[in-house]
Parts: sequence; structure tokens; C-alpha cells
Amino acid sequence: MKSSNITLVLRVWQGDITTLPVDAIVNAANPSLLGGGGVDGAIHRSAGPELKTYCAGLGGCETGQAKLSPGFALPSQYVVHTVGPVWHGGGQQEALALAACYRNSLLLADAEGVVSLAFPAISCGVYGYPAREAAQVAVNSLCQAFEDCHLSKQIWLVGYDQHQCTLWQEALAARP
Ligand code: AR6
Repeated sequence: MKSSNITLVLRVWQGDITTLPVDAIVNAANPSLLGGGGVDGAIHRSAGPELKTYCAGLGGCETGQAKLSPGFALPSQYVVHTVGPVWHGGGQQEALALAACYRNSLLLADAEGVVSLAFPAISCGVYGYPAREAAQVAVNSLCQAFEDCHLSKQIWLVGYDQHQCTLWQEALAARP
């Protein structure tokens, strides 16, 4: 049964997620898990080639799911790879898929003993999800999923730019 004295702290941080010395960072990957552009490219570059070799053995990842790897040369011990939905206008259950990314990433990290965890704005770059709506989905999903965690969490919501940080702050202010 869940202990009542575990705590959730959500904070916003601006910068390159690959520099954060947290237990785990989350990657906004694609279904191949073999790397790409955006934050995925940055994570693979910073982790080194061992990450791609390791990910090749993971068998890919479906949208909304999450898979774990070591961080290799990153300051973080782990990378949680998740695949966000491609935005098609909102009528293809994109919000459900995005919520699943945050939930499954958090629960996978919790099962591995992770306490400090950093998320980028999943799907808000190449995949085109409107960033304001995505931030609300993310914060709601994390707060709900924390109910099923066994360890306290310090979660960093990372914005690469100031605008994304403002959207994270607004979503936190409106959290349930
Ligand atoms: N640190 C923090 N945030 C970053 C960084 C970084 N180093 N680099 C970019 N962002 P995206 P997606 C932000 O496109 O939309 C890849 O090719 C960025 O400003 O990385 O989920 C994958 O392989 C944006 O707010 O991910 C997939 O094919 C957010 O990270 C596809 O892109 C997400 O942008 C996934 O697209």
C-alpha cells in the first residue's frame, strides 16, 4: 500500500535537458528508438553511441508507451524513452496518448527507484502538438499518475525556451 508521506514536487527549468544531473531524463523519441532530431538527437549525442546500440535491442516503442535505458555518458543515470502522438488536429485521441506518455514514463521510472526526473515538452516540436494544451495534459497526467507511485518525486518540467517555461508555469498554476 502507498505510504501517505511520499511527496511530489514539480518545478520548471529552462535549458538543455541533457545537462541535468537527475536520476532520469525523458526522451521524446520515435517508434524506432534509434534516434532523430530535436531532444532525441541531443540525448543521443550526449549519451554517446552506446545508447543507440542499447536501444536497438529494445524492439521499438509504441505511441504512449515507455522504455528504459542507461544514460551512458549523460549526467543522468537513466533515460526513459517515450513516443508522443503526432498532432492531427485533436480528433485522433492525441490527448489520451500524450497523457499515457507522462503516466507510463513516471511509473516506469518509479519502478526503477527513480526520485528525480526531468521531462521535455513531449510532442511539442516536430510532432506539432499545441504546447499550451500539451502542458495542461502533462501536469494533470503526472499528478494523477503520482497517486500510483511508491517513491517521492522531484519532477523538472523542462522548457528549451522561455515561452515553454511560461506555459509550464501556467499549467502548474491551474493544476487540480
Ligand atoms: N532540451 C530540452 N528540450 C528540448 C531540447 C533539449 N536539448 N531540444 C529540443 N527540445 P521534439 P517531438 C524541446 O521535436 O515533438 C525527433 O526527431 C523542443 O523545443 O524534440 O515529440 C524524434 O526522433 C520541444 O519543446 O520532440 C521524433 O521523430 C520539445 O523538446 C520526433 O522528433 C519536443 O520537441 C518527436 O517529436
